[in-house]
Formats: sequence, C-alpha cells, structure tokens
Amino acid sequence: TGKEVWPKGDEKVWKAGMRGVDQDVSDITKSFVNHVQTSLARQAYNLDNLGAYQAAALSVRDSLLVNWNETQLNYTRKTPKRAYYLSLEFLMGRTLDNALLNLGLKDKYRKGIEALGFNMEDILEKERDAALGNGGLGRLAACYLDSGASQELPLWGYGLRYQYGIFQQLISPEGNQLEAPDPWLENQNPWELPRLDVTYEVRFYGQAERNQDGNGRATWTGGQEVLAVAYDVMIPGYKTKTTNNLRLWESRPKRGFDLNSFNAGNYEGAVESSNSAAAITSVLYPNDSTTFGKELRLKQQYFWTAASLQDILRRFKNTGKPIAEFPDCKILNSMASTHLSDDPSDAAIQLNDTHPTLAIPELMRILIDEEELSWDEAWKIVNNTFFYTNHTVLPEALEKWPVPLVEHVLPRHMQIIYDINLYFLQAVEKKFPGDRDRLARMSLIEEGYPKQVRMAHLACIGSRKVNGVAELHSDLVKTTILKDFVEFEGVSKFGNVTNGVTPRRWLDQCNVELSDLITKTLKVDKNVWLKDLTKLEGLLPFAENKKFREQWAAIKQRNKERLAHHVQSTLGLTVRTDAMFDVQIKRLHEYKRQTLNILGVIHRYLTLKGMSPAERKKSNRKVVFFAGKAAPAYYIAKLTIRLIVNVARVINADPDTKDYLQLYFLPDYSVSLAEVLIPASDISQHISTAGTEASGTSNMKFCLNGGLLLGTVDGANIEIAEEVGESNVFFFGHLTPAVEDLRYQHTYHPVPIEQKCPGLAKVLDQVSAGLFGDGAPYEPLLNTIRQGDYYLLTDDFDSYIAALAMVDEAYLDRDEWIKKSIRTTAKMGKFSSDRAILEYAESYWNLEPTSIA
Ligand code: CR6
Repeated sequence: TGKEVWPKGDEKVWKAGMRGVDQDVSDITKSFVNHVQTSLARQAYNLDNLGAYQAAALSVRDSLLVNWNETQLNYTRKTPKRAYYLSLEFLMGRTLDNALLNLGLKDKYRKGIEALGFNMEDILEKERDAALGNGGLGRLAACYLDSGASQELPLWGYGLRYQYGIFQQLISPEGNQLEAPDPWLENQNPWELPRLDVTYEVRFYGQAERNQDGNGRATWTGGQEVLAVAYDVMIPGYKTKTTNNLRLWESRPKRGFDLNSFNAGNYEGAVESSNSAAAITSVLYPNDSTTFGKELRLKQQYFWTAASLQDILRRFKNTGKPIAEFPDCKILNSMASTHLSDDPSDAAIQLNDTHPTLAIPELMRILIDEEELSWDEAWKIVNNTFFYTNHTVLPEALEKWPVPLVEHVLPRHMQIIYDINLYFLQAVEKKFPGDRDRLARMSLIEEGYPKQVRMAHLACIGSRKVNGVAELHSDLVKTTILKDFVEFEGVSKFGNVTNGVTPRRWLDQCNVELSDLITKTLKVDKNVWLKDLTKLEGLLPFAENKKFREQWAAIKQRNKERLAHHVQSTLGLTVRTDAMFDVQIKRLHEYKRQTLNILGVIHRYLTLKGMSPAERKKSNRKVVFFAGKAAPAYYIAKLTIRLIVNVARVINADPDTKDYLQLYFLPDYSVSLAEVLIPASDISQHISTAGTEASGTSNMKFCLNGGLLLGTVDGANIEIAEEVGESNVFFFGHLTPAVEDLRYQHTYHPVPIEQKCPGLAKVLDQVSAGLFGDGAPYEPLLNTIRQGDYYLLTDDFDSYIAALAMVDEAYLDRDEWIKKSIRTTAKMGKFSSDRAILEYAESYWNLEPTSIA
C-alpha cells in the first residue's frame, strides 16, 4: 500500500487551531489541535491518520464526558429505579462514527478535519473494532445499550474488559481457518475511562463453614482474592443528553505480588499468583452457542457477577431509600422495598443468557451471610430482582457446571445451590406428589458422573420473568426445555421479547445515502423516524413511484460498488457489480447450514457447466459472499470454510462460468465488515434447520437495508415475513413440528441419499471425487450428511434449490424486485431495538425514562 503521506492542512488552522474555518467548527479544530499537542504529544505536521483518529476521538470524548457526567449526576440525585444488563459479551464495533452521529456533530467534524488536511473516511477506518463478543448475543447487547440511552432509560451494562477480544481469522492458502490474537488494546483506547478508584475484592476457592446456630448462614474464608477494577465506556443516546455507562471489569492481583512468597525468595510463586489473577479477564472464550466447561470460564462468570453485584449494592445503599419490608435488614434500604406494590424492587437485573446465573446464589450469599437477612427475605429480593433471557434451545449450548468444580471454586455457592434445590424440590413434590421423574427432570442437579448444575433451571427459578428472543423460540422454551417449569410456576412467568437492532448503526450509519433518501421522502426530520421506526411505513406508496425506485436502485448499486471496492483493496480480488449479491454472514455452525448454501452453489455451478453458452447467457448473474468465524475447536465448521474457499478458487477461475457465478469467502468477519456487506446485499440467507435459530438479528439488518430474505420458517424470519408479507420473502424447508419426526426417520428408517435426494448425492460425489481439490479431507463433513444428517440437509435440499430458482426468477423482473425491496424496508419498524428495550422496560423492569434536561 506504500508509504503514508503526511497530510498538511491549512497552516493557519493548525496554528491558531481555529482561524481560517467557519466559526462553527473552530472549537472542533482547536480541541483537535490541542489533543494532538498535549494528549498525544505529537507534532502538527507529522501526524498520520492513526494519530488524527486518536485526536478526533479524544476531542469527541470530551463532549461525551460532559453529557455522561450530567447523566450520572442526575441519576444519583433523582434515584430512579435502574436496570442492569449483565452480559459476558458486548460486541460494540467502532465508536467514533456512531458517537459523532449521536451527538449530531458529524458534519462539523468533517469540515474541521478536512481543513486540517485529513479525510474523514480514512480516519474512521483507523479505528479498531471493540470485538468483545462472538456473534448475535453480544451484538444484541450493544444494540440494547444504544437503544436504552436513546430512549433515556437508566440502563447500565456490566461486562468484562477482555485483554483480547474475538480472535482474528486468517485463511491459509489451503483454505484453513487460522486464529491470531486480537490485541485490541494495543493502541490506547480513547473510549474507556479507567476508574482505579472503583475496585472490589472477589474470592475464589477456600472453605465455607456453615454456622452452628442453624440460621443457614456460613462463613467463607481463605482461597484466592482478586481485585476487580472498573473501566467505564460511555454510551451516548441518539440526539439526547442521556449518556449511559457500560462498566467493564478488569482482574488484577490484590497486591502486585504475593508478599510472603516474595520475601521468602519464592519469586516464581509470587508472580504466579498475580498471573493467575490477571488471567481471569485476559481473553474472551471464542464459542458461540456451545459451552466449554473450563475452570477459567467459571471464574470469569463469578468474578464478573460478584463485582457487578457489589457495585449495584453500593449504589443502592447510597440512595438512602427507606426500609419498607424488612426492618432488620442491615442494608439501609431493601432491594425489595414494597412501598410501590406494583414495583417490587429498586433494581432490575437482566441476565443475558445463563452466563451470569451465579449472580443468583451470589446475591443470596450477600443477603444472608453479610446482610444477615433470613432465607425467605433474601429469596424474595432475589426473585424480584432478576430476569432471565434464554437465547437458545440447542442442547449443546445449555450450560451445566460439574458439581465438583463448583464445589472447589465456589464452595459457599454450591451449598446455597443445594439449599435452593432442596426448598424448590419440596415445593414441586407438594404440587405433584410422588412424581419422581418430574423431580429428577426439574432438579438443579443432573445426576451422573460427575453431577452437574443446570444453570438454565437455576436462572429460571431465581428470576421474576423468563423470556425468549422471538415468538417461535419463546414458545419452544415453554414447550421443551422449560416445560416442567411452566407447569409448576404458571405460564404468566414466561414471555417473549423479539430481538431488535439499532437503526442508527444499521441504517443511518452504514447506509448514509439510503438514510438521506428516506428522510427526504418521508419529509420528517431524521431524528423522528430513527426513533420511531414504524414511520418507515410512509415509504410504502413510493414503491409505485418510478423515480423513487430508480433512486432506490441506484443507491443499492453504489453500495455494491463500495463493497467491490473494499474487496479489491483488501484482498486484491475483482468482484463484478452487474450481478445479484447473495450474502450469508454469521458464525459458522452446522445448525446455520452454511453447508447447505455451499452445496447449493456447487449445484448451480454444475448446472451452469452443463448448459450451452447460449443457455448460460440467459441465466442470472450472481455473486455469493460468505463470511464468519468458526470456533477454533469446531472441526466440522472449519471444514466448511475450507470447502467454501476451495470451491471459490475453482469457480472463480472457470472461464465457462465465471461471468455468471462468483464466490467469495471474506476473512475476519466483524461488525465493521458487516456495515459494508449488509447495505450491498440483494438477497441474504438465514437457512437454519427449523427450530434451531432462536431469533437471528442480521436478518433484520438486511431487510432494513432493502435486502430480501431467503430463509427457513425459523426464529425472527417468521415475524419478518408477517410484517413484510409472505410474497416479499422466499421461504423453504420443513417446519419445526416435522423436525423431530424426520430425525427419528433418519435414525430408524434411513434411506440412502442417492434415493432420497439424488441432486444432493451428485453434488457430494463431485466433492468426494476431487472437483475442488483432494476430496478426502472433506469426507468427515460429507459424512455428517450421508449418515445421520442431524440438520436435515437431505430433507430440505430440493426445496432450497427450488427457492433459489424463485429468487432468480424474481430478480429478472428488476422493477418488481425493487418494489419488494422498498416494501421490505418500509415494514421493518417492529425490529428496532428501541421497541425491544421499551418492552423490557415496561413489561419486565417497570422502568421509566428519566430525561436529563
Ligand atoms: N448465537 C442465537 O443463536 C440470537 C442471538 C441473540 C444466539 C441467535 O439466534 O439472535 O443469540 N444465542 O438473541 C446464543 O448466543 C446463545 C446467538 O447469538
């Protein structure tokens, strides 16, 4: 890429930091130049784009800080009820652009930065993604924080400050995924505020002795003590002063060294204990919807929930609210103050999946052992405080921790879990006398070697409400994994909040031109429709307007060119833009069926090969994009990547077909890459086996940007179809109720693939035969389909191919396609994360907006 040229702007602007540009932007240039010279200690004329990014970020941060301080002060004074979102993952992506848009300062900064000789887009590109998450669950948390602040809710996030985020994905020449660490904190991170004054101690291991007086209390001593240090990340709302907080914990040794070992000359020993403390927050576990069962992961979960609860309790005590129900309580004010009978607590804590479930026994421990409440009082508070969101029904993702491990790392918590279980099973027994199977199914402890703690059961019984993330998924939660709990506790405890995405990042920011066209067309201020996304419906009549359709199509075309340019400049590959763009981007997982997609691509390739040149000329040109990471230990998922890369190598080089079909695997999928891919898509694929994808959220992002959806009747696809109309989506495949039976057939009455699905058998044979390089390495992947076929590729392949044909046919009528595209965007109002967060606030947390005047 050559040497970077030092940019030089208007010297007068640099010197005075203000003269020479509009009065309007002089403050900006002044602050920028000031940060260059002081915070960065660099020289004005020797500043590269990275330095310019840092100076701009620091300057924007100053503005955020003013609002952030005011917001926090306001909360402290007004003491509104607060909600806390506990998530092990926050997949934030980049911040600068988002902050500028939320503050409404983008244009001014652009002007100022240009006067100083820089280009805004180049500077924005210099920011590294904050990638503290794996996929949908972590990105959902980020969207919810954005919406919480935008809707002026007193909502804080709590997470971990991993030293290393999700690994960087490299693709070897053979097509294998390689993982490199993501040292995202290598350069100073301007968006975090280290709070070295906010620290808590967290204990591991040691001994728990039950007290002799039979009051249920215990003393927990010894073991390892680790320090949690807070780092705050400001979360600006869109066009509001409200700037909330995301508090991330870093682990540190309690003292720099273990002084005893150090003095005794045991240097290794001294360093070892400090290393093991620091290790807790060193790295994000790179698994999406699967569990690891490793001790360090358990320590992460406890470290984070323990620090967050101490922080929440300290803040709560500071409010000085009156004790309502439990006059003996040592906490000045009870978390369950019942002076508002319909508002059972002063703090609501949302558990993002079961990862923070240890917060339930931890709060019990604090209330009983430290605050000296009775068991019943404590349990009541716990029950009124926690809310649990389930994000999957896949068995491999349901967390279970071996009892011996929990006993070792958290001896007191294991006692409490046993106590909860005892009281709980007594109650079940009372309601269903003699039903031993039911007791075994519902127990918090799964029998076996070793015994295991079932975290979803603990989260469920410890929470006030339980919800899934899309209608179908919430129904599945109620009828499968938590069925017994519905029967025991009543159905009203179980709800649904369909996921949403923030239209700020996922439309206004990533698709500027479309956002501008929408604003112009709706004739309302951008602030209005971006905060009430149902306003998009106003676009519907314009689907009939030819000029509007042309503008709409032209923007899609430019977005495709932007993507092609990105691929050209990062990978050196030439993508043709006069083709349909077909995109599947998400974590690699068998249930998401990237394999079905790549086998479909091979089928298309073989079909094209079999055509005469004249026939080929009539077919639809298509470019297929894949991106996504596989968990490092997920062998089959990694083989799928390898297959995609090698199929691409062959197809893209075939002179017969390369004008009609191109295939790309874009490495190192990230939030930033998604922001380029999503606006460019004509069609995107969400093709999980029915009943396996809890919701999906990228499906919403594509549709919001006028991309059509090709999918199965699963997750939020269903609700998207309900909104946009079935004629505007392409559905295929078996439905959820059929899945169980089909799997039964596979096991007990298997039919050879050649008989059952000859089209697919032919494709598999070509792979085996080496059409895409040595077939042998792919056998384990192909065999998952030939034998067992748990994800039902042989059942859905034919209808998938038929659906692809319908997509091609629809695309031939370009005018009609654009109408579908417009109608799709117009009906996406429901899927704003503002709607979702307000549902949580109103139906679950009982939380009111608090305006920061
Ligand atoms: N993997 C679901 O699989 C959902 C997100 C957010 C997932 C996905 O369908 O959209 O959560 N589940 O609710 C888990 O992470 C356990 C995901 O991202």
